Amino acid sequence: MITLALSKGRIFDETLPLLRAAGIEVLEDPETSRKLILATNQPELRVVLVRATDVPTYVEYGGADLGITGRDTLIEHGGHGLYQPLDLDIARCRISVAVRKDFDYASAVRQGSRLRVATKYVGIARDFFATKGVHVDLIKLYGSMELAPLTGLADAIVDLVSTGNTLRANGLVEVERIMDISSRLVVNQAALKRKQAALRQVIDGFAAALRQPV
Ligand code: PRT
Ligand code: MG
Repeated sequence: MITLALSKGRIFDETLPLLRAAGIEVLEDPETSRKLILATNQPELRVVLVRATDVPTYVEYGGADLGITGRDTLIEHGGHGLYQPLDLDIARCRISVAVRKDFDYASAVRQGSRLRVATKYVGIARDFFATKGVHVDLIKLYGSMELAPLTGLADAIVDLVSTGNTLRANGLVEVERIMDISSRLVVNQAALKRKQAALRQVIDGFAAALRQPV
């Protein structure tokens, strides 16, 4: 049995067409079923639904043989024990620094002010500001980063942006683009040795699906 870890929502939705192109159909809809383990049309392949941030952990410890996870989540996790064969180019966005429209970020940086930065991505934020030589106090949040500058909790946030609508709706502006993000296939390295033929088939199926015109 091969177990693929996916998170509900955009990653699941954007993975389905790739699975389909590889001849794999998931037999249940996670939005209507309460099941956490979903069968596919391939008797030896099942999908488990986990929280997006838990996908690398499931794959690292062998709770799943492979999974699909955002580069953001993967960098924060560290990627230990994970083979990363493919960038699937789905769930694309960027990770950026944003501030309130009335906050002068450029002069705060120029003057060497200490910035309070709220984020779920403390590793990415720490590296980014260290490289820039900006002193920051990082405040770890688990959600609704956009609220932090509006309530005085922080001067800036480091968060994912795709259309920019969420920032705009909250009077925030993007002031730095840290990196582009997409989702990757990650594979447990020990499983890759033990179940080589079966896992190679799934990996090759994804690779072939990526080469097909959409
Ligand atoms: O939601 P939950 O807390 O369970 O977990 P999660 O937020 O980690 O999962 P999910 O499914 O929301 O995101 C999974 C992955 O999708 C992320 O790790 C990214 O790699 C990728 N992705 C792509 C995004 C976005 N685009 C995105 N726009 N993840 C989140 N967003 C959020 C962003 O955080 C912000 O709040 O959407 C908002 C901004 O969107 P725009 O379009 O208004 O700019
Ligand atoms: Mg989310």
